[in-house]
Amino acid sequence: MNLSEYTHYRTCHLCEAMCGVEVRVRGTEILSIRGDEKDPFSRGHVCPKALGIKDVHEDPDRIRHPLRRTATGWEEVSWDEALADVAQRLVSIQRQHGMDSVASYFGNPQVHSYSGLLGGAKFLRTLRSRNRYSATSVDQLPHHFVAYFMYGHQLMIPVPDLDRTAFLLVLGGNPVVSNGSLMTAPDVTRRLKDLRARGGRLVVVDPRRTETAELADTHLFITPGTDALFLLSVLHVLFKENLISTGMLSTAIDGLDVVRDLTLPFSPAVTASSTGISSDVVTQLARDFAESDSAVCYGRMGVSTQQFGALCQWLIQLINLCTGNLDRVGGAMFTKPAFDVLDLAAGFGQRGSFEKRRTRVRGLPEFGSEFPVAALAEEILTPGEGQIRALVTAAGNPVISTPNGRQLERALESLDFMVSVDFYLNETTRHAHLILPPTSALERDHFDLIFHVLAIRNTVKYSKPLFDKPRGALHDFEIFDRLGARLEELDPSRKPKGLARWMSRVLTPQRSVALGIRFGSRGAKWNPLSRGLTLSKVAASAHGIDLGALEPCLPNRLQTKDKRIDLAPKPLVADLRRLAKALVKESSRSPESLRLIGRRDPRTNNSWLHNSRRFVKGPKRCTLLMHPDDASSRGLSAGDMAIVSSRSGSVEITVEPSADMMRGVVSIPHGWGHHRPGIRLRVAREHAGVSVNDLTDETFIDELCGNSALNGVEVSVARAVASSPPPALSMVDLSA
Ligand SMILES: Nc1nc2c(c(=O)[nH]1)N[C@H]1C(S)=C(S)[C@@H](COP(=O)(O)OP(=O)(O)OC[C@H]3O[C@@H](n4cnc5c(=O)[nH]c(N)nc54)[C@H](O)[C@@H]3O)O[C@H]1N2
Ligand SMILES: Nc1nc2c(c(=O)[nH]1)N[C@H]1C(S)=C(S)[C@@H](COP(=O)(O)OP(=O)(O)OC[C@H]3O[C@@H](n4cnc5c(=O)[nH]c(N)nc54)[C@H](O)[C@@H]3O)O[C@H]1N2
Ligand code: SF4
Ligand SMILES: [Mo]
Repeated sequence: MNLSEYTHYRTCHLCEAMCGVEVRVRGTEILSIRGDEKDPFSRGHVCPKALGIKDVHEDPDRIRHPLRRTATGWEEVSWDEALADVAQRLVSIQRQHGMDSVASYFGNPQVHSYSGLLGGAKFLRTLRSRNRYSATSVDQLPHHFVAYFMYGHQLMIPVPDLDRTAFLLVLGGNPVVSNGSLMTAPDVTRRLKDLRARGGRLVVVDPRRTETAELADTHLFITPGTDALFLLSVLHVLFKENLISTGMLSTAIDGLDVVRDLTLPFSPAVTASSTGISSDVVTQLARDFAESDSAVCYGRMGVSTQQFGALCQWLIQLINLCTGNLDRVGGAMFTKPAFDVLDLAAGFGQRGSFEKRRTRVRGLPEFGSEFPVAALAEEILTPGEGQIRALVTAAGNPVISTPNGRQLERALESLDFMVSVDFYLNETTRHAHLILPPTSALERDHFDLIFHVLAIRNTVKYSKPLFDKPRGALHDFEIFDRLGARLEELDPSRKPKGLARWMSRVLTPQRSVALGIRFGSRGAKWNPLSRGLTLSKVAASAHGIDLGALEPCLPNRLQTKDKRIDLAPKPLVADLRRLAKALVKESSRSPESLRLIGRRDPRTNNSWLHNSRRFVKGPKRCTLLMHPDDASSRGLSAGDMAIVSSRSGSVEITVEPSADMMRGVVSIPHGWGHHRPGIRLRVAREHAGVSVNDLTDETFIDELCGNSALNGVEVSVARAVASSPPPALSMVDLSA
């Protein structure tokens, strides 16, 4: 057969960087994946993970037909049978136990598929359960929380103006490895090098000397979980030395005096013993930051998923604001995307919300119509009125990605019913009664609904599907649509009425994007002769369109009712008391205990790229990093097995001493632990590693917003007595 070769351009959907890729294809065979030189944003850059697009697409373990769990193993069933079964079970459980008895958990890849995201949101409206959970509360929840309270919209998150700043202060982020997060910046390493080359300064605050710290002028070790104190002391110096300048925003802000008073007790001399950063260093850093032509403070996972994540993100905003760097070139800026998802969310009443409800068992607060996932297991396991009886998961692996995975596993086993929309039989989906596999990413179109909003330049790009979807296969949004339709058939009261009904029929995900672009601020509107954007114009530019650098936009773009910024929102101010109390408690910690933090590896994507041989070969990467002194004082050397224990459990793991670690801190990457029985990930199982979330603790959270504290967990480390047999491979294997 003479198959023609052709080249397809699209955006990589694996992480937030939005790299353009060039995929060469012969028939259905992917010949190569390279960086797209003509993509104006990524300019040819890709990381090694781009090949993961091919590997997942071609993975023989990827599920292509719906599966049902039976007493003897998994069996393939038709879509009709699967969808009917799921709808019937969900409706009957909701009839018996109430709408909220069916919970949902949506994971990270959902955000990387616009149609999955829109289809999923529509399905949740039909499901009518308020028991919603997602990966947000093991990730960026504090950013939404602070954006909502300060700027009036949970998605109004400023991003560093990376290409023009003269000073970047990074806390708890490792963009050189993660490729950036809440800062969409393809080829971030080069952009950081450019910053240094143009005479700018890069300072990294992190308990590990990371790959990003290696590029920096200055790296400061910080005791995990103490960043709020560090940030307060920076603000203290700014006020004390009259370095405050709120610039153009001075007429649009309230509460500056309150902030000054709040920072008074936190002089660098007071915070130094907790943070490990000396008073002199903090004072000089605050001066340099304030005096720089432009500067931006940016904090990511390390300061989001810790006990004081919301406080940290608030204080970061304040530092930028109080030095005149919010909404200024080279500072922290807002995008003006072609499809402004802020408007869409606001249209659905989703500017944000807080404490509308609390969880039944522990009383954790709702934010943005979701509950913290740290409460999911107990809401399933605790009997009584309102108990969760069934679960829908989509594009998520919470057994591996949320705290105390072992407890969640027990909870999943106890459910009356579970269904997963996912194409892998993994640590989570193995507990489902039915698995509904969507198409692969190459079989669907792509548009970044969310990451265009968080990018360091305004850009827009739409990619067509590379391959036709196989006969009988369904996209994520089609699975959600069909399931929703069946729920409505069984329970007509769920059908939307009037205009809402018409809209839900007509507004396919693609039409929503088309309308969003056409009627967005850069759109053609009704005018057929306009040079403004439409989806077809965007689609015609296969490499994407650059819409220019970020521009100042405040106070106009503020989403607060009065178009003002409250610098001292009440819940955040009140939370400073909890910080003070924690300090007292800290002093009673056992000196033997260590603090556990996470890390990422260039060849991982949370839990789901380990089934590709090229990403797991070579030296073991799921290891315990610890300072050589901490290792030797426990009789441990490189390659030894250690037992790491916490309140939640323990794991056995290989020790890797490293002088890049701060003393008293140990690090384990997340996303591993593929030895669980019954998973169908043949390669990943051979490179199982351990799950760090068997150690993290569902009771260790940021009590203000409910985000999990995955960093700073108290653990002990000891030498493993004798090597135990590899766990559980011989147990009942459902993957047959
Ligand atoms: N290769 C790869 N890239 C990824 C992912 C992946 O799994 N692999 N995942 C993607 C996802 S979903 C996300 S959200 C992003 C995350 O992107 P990043 O936040 O940039 O990535 P992390 O490696 O988690 O960086 C967190 C850093 O915080 C530090 N840290 C831990 N505790 C503390 C603390 O208390 N204080 C301070 N100051 N620092 C602390 C850690 O040492 C670590 O260097 O990465 C994305 N990119
Ligand atoms: N200790 C610790 N825990 C962490 C973190 C940490 O740094 N430390 N990081 C946290 C962060 S930032 C995140 S984002 C979460 C991630 O948490 P999750 O989103 O729960 O987990 P993932 O590993 O991303 O799992 C993604 C799942 O989606 C499936 N999938 C992939 N593409 C698609 C698709 O197109 N459609 C569908 N339906 N399914 C798809 C994959 O097969 C996989 O099962 O983990 C968090 N957990
Ligand atoms: S950096 Fe992210 S978007 Fe770019 S190729 Fe790698 S995984 Fe894909
Ligand atoms: Mo994430």
